[in-house]
Amino acid sequence: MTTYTQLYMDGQWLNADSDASLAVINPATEKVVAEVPRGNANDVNRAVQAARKAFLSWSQTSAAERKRLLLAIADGMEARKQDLTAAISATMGCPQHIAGWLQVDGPIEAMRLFAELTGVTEQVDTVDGALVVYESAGVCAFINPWNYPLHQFVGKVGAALAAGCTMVVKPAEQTPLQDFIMAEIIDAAGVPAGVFNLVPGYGVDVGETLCTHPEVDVVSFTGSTRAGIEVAKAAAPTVKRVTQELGGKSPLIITEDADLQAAVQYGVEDVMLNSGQTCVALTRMLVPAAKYDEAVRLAKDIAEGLVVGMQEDAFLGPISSRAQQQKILEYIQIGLDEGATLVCGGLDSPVVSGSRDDGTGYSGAGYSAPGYYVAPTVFANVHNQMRIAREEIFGPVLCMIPYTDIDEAVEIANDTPYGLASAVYAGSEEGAIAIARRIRAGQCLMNGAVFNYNAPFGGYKQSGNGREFSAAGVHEFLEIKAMLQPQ
Ligand code: TXE
Repeated sequence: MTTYTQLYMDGQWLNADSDASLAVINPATEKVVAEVPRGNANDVNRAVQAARKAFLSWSQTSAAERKRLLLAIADGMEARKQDLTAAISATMGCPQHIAGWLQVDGPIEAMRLFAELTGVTEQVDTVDGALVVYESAGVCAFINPWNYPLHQFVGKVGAALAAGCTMVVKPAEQTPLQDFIMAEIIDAAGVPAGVFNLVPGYGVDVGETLCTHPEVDVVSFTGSTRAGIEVAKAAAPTVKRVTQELGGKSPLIITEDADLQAAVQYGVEDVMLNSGQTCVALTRMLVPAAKYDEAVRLAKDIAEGLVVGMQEDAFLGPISSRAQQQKILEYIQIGLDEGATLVCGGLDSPVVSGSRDDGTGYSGAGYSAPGYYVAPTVFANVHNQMRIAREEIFGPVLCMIPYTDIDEAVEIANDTPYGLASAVYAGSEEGAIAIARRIRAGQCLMNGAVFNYNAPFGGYKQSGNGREFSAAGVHEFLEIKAMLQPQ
């Protein structure tokens, strides 16, 4: 078991205010794998004070120095890739061989990309004689979820370091370990005391205190729409800037002229990756009516071919917690009650590759066995007003919806309170772009594209505010100052 006993703040490992701890559970074995201190409001106050104290000098460091430190952090991540991968795999359930490329390689690349963006604080633009400069926004609070814990960490911490901000980070209670490793890496890289501070704990305690704290200038949150609204309300009385990356119900439009096999394969694998716990997952597959039956057959074959478990051949691990597994199973029941056709998967426990449990060697089926697994599930004959098509399930559940013409497809794609991501699989690049321009979402993946850390990322509508990654992500942590001269 991994045990951390202290919090990282003001450049040191310090005892938390109370003896309370967070027990971290491995969703594949259902056993406690780690214990970390549980911070409280007093710890937040100490951490914010340290960040405030460090802000003045850190925000004045040269772009070159911040670049050097960001690259040193990226090197440290590379050196500890195995630790980061193992920590994420053991706490959120992604099989190790997938966690390595999906959950760790990308964030290392993103940290390197942020190192190239530090120059913005030394940039001076001239507009009609006025000088426009970009200054570090101040002390930032970061509240993260558990599904891509390192990706979300880097999207906030990397961007804020590039922008010259100081920060307090609260990981999700389910997945704090990679943040402790990152604190060690950041410390070893030589980042000055107080710039980065780590306070794990509960949302209602540590999270809320960060949001209401008068010395915090910016809150960046990723999580549920429910908590995102709470965060915005709590931050409102102190008029903080709040950026939010919330849920999604993203469509994939497959056109008449697309390669159907390739498009369905792309769509099914996209939804099932990370056991469906991906905010951008393409959960609604929109298929031309004439091709619908064939697409459903293809989806069934592909989904049934995906191996479930933690072994080398597995594509899906367990769901990250019992609560999340129960939520998904409830939605599968809702889909059945709404009259959607269950094509594969469903409420029964999936066959799990290899042994389910480190200790007992148990490898049978049934939900009494260890591991919060859900089978890759496909629903056909879904219409867009069903709850399974409107609400975020956050599990390996695909809804297949037929459409008659492309106008209807676009209408269905946009008929959602969310607007995080979308995708188009068309027969040509121009065809895909024409449809992508009509979709109200912050991202459109075209013809099989995957996540790109150079591109801005964020949501329209109730999927959030602001952008992460790229220069746009760094700008969320900058103030703009205009210096005017007599004309
Ligand atoms: O999220 P929460 P949960 C969605 C997904 C999932 C659902 C619930 O649909 O099924 O949310 O997941 C902190 N003030 N997403 O319950 O509660 C909390 O401690 C301040 C989509 O885990 O939003 C944790 O650090 N902070 C999402 C973080 O918010 C608060 C990823 C996320 O927890 C708080 C995760 C409060 N009042 C879930 N309440 C995505 N966009 O990728 C909670 N927190």
